[in-house]
Amino acid sequence: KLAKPFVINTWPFTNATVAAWRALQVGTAVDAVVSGCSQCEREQCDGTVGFGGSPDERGETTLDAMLIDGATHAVGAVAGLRRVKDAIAVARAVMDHTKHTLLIGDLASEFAVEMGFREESLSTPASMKKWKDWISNNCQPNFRRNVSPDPDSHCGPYKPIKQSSQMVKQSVSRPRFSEANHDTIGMIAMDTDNNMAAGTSTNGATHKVPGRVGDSPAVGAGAYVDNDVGGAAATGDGDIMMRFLPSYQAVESMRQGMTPADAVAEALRRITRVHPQFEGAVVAANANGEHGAACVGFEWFKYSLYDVNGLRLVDVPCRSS
Ligand code: SD4
Repeated sequence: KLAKPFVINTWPFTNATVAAWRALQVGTAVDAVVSGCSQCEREQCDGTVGFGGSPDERGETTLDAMLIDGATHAVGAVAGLRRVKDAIAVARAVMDHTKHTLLIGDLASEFAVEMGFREESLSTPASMKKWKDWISNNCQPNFRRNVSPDPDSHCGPYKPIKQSSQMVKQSVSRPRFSEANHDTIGMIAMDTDNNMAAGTSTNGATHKVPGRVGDSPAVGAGAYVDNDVGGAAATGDGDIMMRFLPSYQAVESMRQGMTPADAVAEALRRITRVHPQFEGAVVAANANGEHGAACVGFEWFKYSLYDVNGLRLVDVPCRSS
């Protein structure tokens, strides 16, 4: 059990955990989540948070992030943010300076620039290499079903496959989500005033169809929090998770009296019942400082936490999918 204040987040992104913990010494839970997720964006945690990761089919990196205040239920989020590195800080600007919840794409970038954020390329030599390797490897469509690249166009436009059933089979065999798409940061914090906040930041899914947005900026999917109950945050196959709202589900199950560990396990069960191949994890902490996580399909999963007793990592055995 955690003493208050505390922070927990997905994966061993411990620099983010430490940054959030430091912010908690002087600021609010919302400040802590912004500090923690910003830290990951700057250090490009696992290449899947912040700039320079997960190039889409055209090679561009775009960012998704969300911030929820568990006291007021204020939310700020950005999806498909282009050319601005500070996704969670822009999400905070949406929360603080607009009456809106979610801004998307180029227009989110315009808003960010108006708010004083810098516009710059999110590509790096590493993200360009990843994209070029994929192009030269025949651009196997990761997220398109029953299509093949036009052989003359290197690659795309993709064409529906009408040929033999064997080709259809080939086209749907795609890498498992986890091979290229670890790891979103999802964070939950409680401050000294007993206020909670939650947030996420990610660059989404590698070789996604341009325009694809995952679970991370969707309230109840990527994260959810309510001061009276607790919070939850998710990582994994967002295309599936955003159909089930696992973070909302976990918080509501905790509201009904489940422990965090049981609540997240139940949230994932609702997904795997329909999608046995699903890969993902959810972490949760309740307002009493109890915490837990569940994981399915990943080779391994850990989450990080910090309270007055210091920084710890918790290993979570993953159910196979
Ligand atoms: C997404 N959920 O965009 C994110 C990616 C992720 O571990 O969490 N990977 O689908």
